[in-house]
Amino acid sequence: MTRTRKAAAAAVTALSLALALTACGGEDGSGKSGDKKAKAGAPQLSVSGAYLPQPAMSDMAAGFLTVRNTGGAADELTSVTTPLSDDVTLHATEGTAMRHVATMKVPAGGRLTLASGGSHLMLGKLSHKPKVGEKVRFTLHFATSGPVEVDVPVKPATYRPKA
Ligand SMILES: [Cu+2]
Repeated sequence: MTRTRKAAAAAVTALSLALALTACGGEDGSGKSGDKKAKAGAPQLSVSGAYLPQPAMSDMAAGFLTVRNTGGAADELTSVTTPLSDDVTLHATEGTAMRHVATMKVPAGGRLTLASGGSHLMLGKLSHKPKVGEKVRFTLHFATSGPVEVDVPVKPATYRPKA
């Protein structure tokens, strides 16, 4: 009994070691093949279409934008910081309900779209009430890529971007 268990444990250890070595070998291989290949396997992000509808009150605002990823690997939006609010959360909309999520995926060769009626940034406890024409600095933080800064224009509450 004990001997069988030991043998089984040894087999599992050997298997996981082999898997670990394979994974390491793969990463070493791409690293040695040069910068070009390393970049092809990395996310390449750009942010567009950002806006913030002028809020009715100074306690809460929403933010919308699109993150495009032309790289070969996915990334994740992990947080947003801004002088306008110390309390920015990522919200997904499912049907009519909003749900706070920890991160949002930016697929390789795809995009993360935060749009009115869908997923959005929620800003609480605003430092002031932003007015149309003003720009608000957002810093987007990602799991893999470096932070991206965006100057987000404040738009009228009724503003809708062209499709
Ligand atoms: Cu929300």
